[in-house]
Amino acid sequence: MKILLTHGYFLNDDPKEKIIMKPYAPLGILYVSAYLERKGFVNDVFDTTFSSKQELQNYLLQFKPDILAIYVNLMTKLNVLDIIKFAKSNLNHTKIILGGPEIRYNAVDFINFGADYLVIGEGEETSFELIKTLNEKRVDEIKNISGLGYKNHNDEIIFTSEREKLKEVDSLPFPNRYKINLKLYLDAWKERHGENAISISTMRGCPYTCKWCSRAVYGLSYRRRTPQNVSDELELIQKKYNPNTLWFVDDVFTISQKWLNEFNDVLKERNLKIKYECITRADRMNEEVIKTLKDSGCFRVWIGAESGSQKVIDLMDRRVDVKQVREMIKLAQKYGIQAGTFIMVGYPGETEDDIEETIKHLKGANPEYFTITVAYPIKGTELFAEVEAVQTNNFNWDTNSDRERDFKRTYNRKYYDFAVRRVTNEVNFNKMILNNKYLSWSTLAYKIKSLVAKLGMLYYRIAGN
Ligand code: B12
Ligand code: SF4
Repeated sequence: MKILLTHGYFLNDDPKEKIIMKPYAPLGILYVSAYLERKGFVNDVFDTTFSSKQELQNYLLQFKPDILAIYVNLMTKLNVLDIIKFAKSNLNHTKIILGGPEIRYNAVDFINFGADYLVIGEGEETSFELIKTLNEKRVDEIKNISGLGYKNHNDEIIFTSEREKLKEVDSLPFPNRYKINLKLYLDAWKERHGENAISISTMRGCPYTCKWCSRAVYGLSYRRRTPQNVSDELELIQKKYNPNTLWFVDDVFTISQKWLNEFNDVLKERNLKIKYECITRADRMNEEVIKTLKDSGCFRVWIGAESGSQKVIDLMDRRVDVKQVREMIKLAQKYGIQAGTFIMVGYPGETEDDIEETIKHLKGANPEYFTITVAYPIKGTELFAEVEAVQTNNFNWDTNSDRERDFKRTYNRKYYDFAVRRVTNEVNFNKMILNNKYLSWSTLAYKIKSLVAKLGMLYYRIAGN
């Protein structure tokens, strides 16, 4: 049985990422690939990141897979729909299996579009059971495999029972990084940043309930690999690729102080020196945690807050105190760890005062990095449910991504493009003043751009919705 795993992300078609240039390997399909391989199913991975749609199509025509298994998230959905269309018109016998975070809440649309099977939630066990059953031509038994969506012989859409969450995450094989040309990633990083990075995952799930966040794959849970198991993978990564840095893709890296301490101990026992960045929450940090982060090799920590206004944080059900966020940013910096934070504007209920609060928050905390986006609702999230009834633009599932959904916000949508510029320029102005202690032309340029953006906000505030 010829199995091909792929994803629909093409770096060349992503102008923003081409500027950022911090690409990461598609861990999801590499996990599924490794699991299938362990269970005896030889498989191929076509990594699209540095490739093109045309090259993928050529490969499909030449390889003619029996199974084409594709990862989908909300950004890659439209590309994946193109791949499905191409496979359906050119490869009669190929069965298409989809997995990834976009599947659960868009299942009916994907099936009606032509996907043969959807793997809902964690992918390893479900894909294996499905592929084994298809390989043994026991199609009637597919209904007994949990975690699936598909159309049966009577054209009815069937969803089987929910797949139980994997308990023993240590039992999984390490992702099949060797199946892709990881050197392309490492070189792209090095060329742009002088250093490169590899991503690694140590936990599955998150027990928090931030309303805009998608929990479509791992659900409300916290399951973690043992520090020993993680260190085995780190040793392998160092031996094979020797990256300068690592990125833990975990949702809340410091969720357990006990785990972090043990992890640090294991690193020391094995004399394993790593340099890494991670994401966490301020309420899962304290001075001891920060010291351990530093001691274990953390050079940058991203601390989520999304807003500088406690009112908005509470609307998001983020369950964190904005003062604590500032404190933890400062404390991380005190111990020599760079701090980053994420900001969102345009959340329902946010007003201009809240945006000004956010600016004050960022100026006060002064993290080395921050990213800022205009809030958008991901299907399946609580935010989505809240704003569905007030959606303001035409949305076609097969030509738009969730990022393009708009809804009635406090102000006109264009207001928020200016708000993004205002926050960015005002905070950068402040940073330049703090760092340089004098007023240069480039510093002044930030202030001018900030004021122009404020005028734009004023205009669209008055213009209304
Ligand atoms: C790391 C990360 C990134 C990184 C790197 C992405 C990469 N190439 O690795 C960066 C920063 C670039 C990024 C960007 C974005 N991300 Co992101 N990201 C993540 C994060 C934190 C970890 C991803 C990961 O590696 N997980 C570990 C792997 C093993 O899990 P997995 O991929 O889900 O795979 C499992 C299953 O999905 C399934 N599976 C996966 N693929 C397949 C394929 C088949 C065929 C099958 C059967 C099964 C299967 O099996 C796997 C193992 O169980 C997740 C949150 C999370 N905890 O997963 C968000 C997440 C995936 N990102 C998300 C979003 C929204 C984005 C952005 C759109 C944000 C933005 N800019 O607006 C962009 C889109 C980028 C893009 N072009 O695709 C959402 C996706 C929601 C959705 N419905 O699609 C998530 C879930 C965050 C969230 N909680 O809301 N992201
Ligand atoms: S934003 Fe972070 S803490 Fe909140 S639910 Fe999502 S992963 Fe968990």
